[in-house]
Amino acid sequence: MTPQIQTTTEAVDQVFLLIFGISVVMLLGIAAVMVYFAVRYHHRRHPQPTSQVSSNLWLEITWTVLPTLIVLAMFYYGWAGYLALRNVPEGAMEVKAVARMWSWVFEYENGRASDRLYVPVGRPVKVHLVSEDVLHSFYVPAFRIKRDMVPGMDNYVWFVAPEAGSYHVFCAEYCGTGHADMITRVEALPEGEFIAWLARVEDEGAGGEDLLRRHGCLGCHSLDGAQMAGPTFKGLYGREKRVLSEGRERTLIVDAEYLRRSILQPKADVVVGYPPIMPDYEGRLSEEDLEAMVEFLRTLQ
Ligand SMILES: [Cu+2]
Repeated sequence: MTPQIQTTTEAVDQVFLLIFGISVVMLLGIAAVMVYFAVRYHHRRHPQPTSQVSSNLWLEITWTVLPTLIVLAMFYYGWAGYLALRNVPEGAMEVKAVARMWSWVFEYENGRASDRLYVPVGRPVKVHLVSEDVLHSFYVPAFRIKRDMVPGMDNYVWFVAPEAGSYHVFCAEYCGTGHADMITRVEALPEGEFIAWLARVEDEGAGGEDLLRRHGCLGCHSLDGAQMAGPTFKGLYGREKRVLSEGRERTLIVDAEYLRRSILQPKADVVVGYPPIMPDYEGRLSEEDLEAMVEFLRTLQ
């Protein structure tokens, strides 16, 4: 029942055009006939009812059977299109998409991680959808795919990028303050370039900025002073901050110790004016990574 399709875009577009086409024909057809009848049988032209017809078997059969066939056809093609979206072609590359408030991280089988979804052109990609906290939704309009990401529930989508290019990825399920910032890209690269990109696994001493990106920090904290869901990282080190610690406001100077604590247990000292919504990173970072991140934050003057 699954037709041989090349891309998810084709699968969805064909069904969409079919249903949209039928709807347009019905709308125009019914409206035209209605207007025609209203004029043709206007009561001024026919003050008295003249027709004595009480029923017409063939007419009734026609207007029952025809719409039934049309609706069944729409169902058939819709179902076939849906199956095409659920049946991943063989040989698809597998990637894990992790969504959290409010950023994306894509993890590859060889350990590479990125905040953009890099894929090879022309090859099917199966994306495993994982949410770390609340409901999100993985939405790539260019490939006509959109699927909810429910915490604790395994799900997936697949697509194939027909041409090299950059395609938008949105979160399509309202997930809080930074929801509108949950935008990233699918970067479709020619096979050779993609393989080269994938092989560039970050070595031990990955840069602090890479780490911030990979752990999703930059979804809420800017590097250039821009206002986002959390305080900017720019010029943070050495600055005085008003924070809320166990319900009491106090002033502290941002130093390495404070930065470490704020990454591992962000709710210990929350900067005044920001909601206590950052997830804990306790137990999720290696000591070297933590050091590299703090070191990088120090340099952002
Ligand atoms: Cu979201």
